[in-house]
Amino acid sequence: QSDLRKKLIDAFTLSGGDFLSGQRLAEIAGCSRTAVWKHMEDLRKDGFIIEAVRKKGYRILEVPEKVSGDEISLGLKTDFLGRQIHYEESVESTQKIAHRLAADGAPEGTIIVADEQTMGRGRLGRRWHSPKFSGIWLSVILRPDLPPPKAPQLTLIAAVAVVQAIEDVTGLVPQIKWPNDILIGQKKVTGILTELQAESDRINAIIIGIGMNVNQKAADFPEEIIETATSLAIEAGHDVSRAALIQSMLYRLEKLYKTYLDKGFYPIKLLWESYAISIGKKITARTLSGDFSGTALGITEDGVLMIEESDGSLRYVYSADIQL
Ligand code: BT5
Repeated sequence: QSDLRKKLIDAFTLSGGDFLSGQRLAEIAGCSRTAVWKHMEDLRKDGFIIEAVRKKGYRILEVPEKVSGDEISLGLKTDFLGRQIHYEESVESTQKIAHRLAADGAPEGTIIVADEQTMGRGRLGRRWHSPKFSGIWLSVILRPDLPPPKAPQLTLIAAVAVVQAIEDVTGLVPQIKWPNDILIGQKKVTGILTELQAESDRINAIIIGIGMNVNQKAADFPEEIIETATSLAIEAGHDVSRAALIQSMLYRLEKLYKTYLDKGFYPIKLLWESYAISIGKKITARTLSGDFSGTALGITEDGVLMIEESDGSLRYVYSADIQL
């Protein structure tokens, strides 16, 4: 099957942009015209823009933009982040691969990027919708010399980097909803999942997974999230280069991470709060031990959310889903 697809793509490469008839393609690939048609539909689903004209046949107008190593490396301005790139077209989850590579000793700054995830994951075993070619599905391996309770700070650092990268590349102004959602106009455009490999009191590796909706159209989202999710293309009104976003995100993340290791969390906290949507607002935090409602006061030095309940008592929330 994929052999057939390769033959078809090679035929289009040779045709140099000319139309190829279904009959001719069927001969080249050694299959039926129905099989050719089916493969053209598959290519469309994978992001190819194909023109089909009666009596002339097919031609490929646009190939999907990929994010394999070369596109990311060309023009990357970081010292160590993204200097090792592990790319795969389709994976279950980039987090899973990152865990394996981290355990095998991958250097700090290694990134894992895929054009599609078939089992992308969110927090608490939730699913993350990661369709082919239209988003950024990326995991970063960091190895800070820190005790495990500091790990949530890395989620907040990544959130700031994501906001800055979106601003740099698109001019859109996203906001952060504690702890790990990046929103544009109340809708989620990016989710962050931070996972740990720790030995007793030291972090061995921190794996930051970033899922960013880039070029999806409204109809591409599954029913469950059609009301709550958005993409940069929907918000900007045009497609956005995934490679440019990844480069900017890695550059911003590296800068923030260096600042953090150098000066501590405080400068990050100030930046984070300047982008946060919920500070000073009434929110409800859904936690595993119940719901708390009140005013979000801000985050502590450790990145813990502080909520003041109506009776004036203070709640410290370590992990929750927030409703505005
Ligand atoms: C997150 O979880 O937001 C973390 C998502 C992290 C995804 C990245 S992609 C690269 C790396 N590899 C992985 O396998 N994962 C990471 P959470 O806060 O639990 O939000 C999950 C919820 O968001 C789901 O239950 C849906 O309601 C919603 N959702 C799922 N896919 C979405 C999408 N593409 N856009 C917006 N919302 C989505």
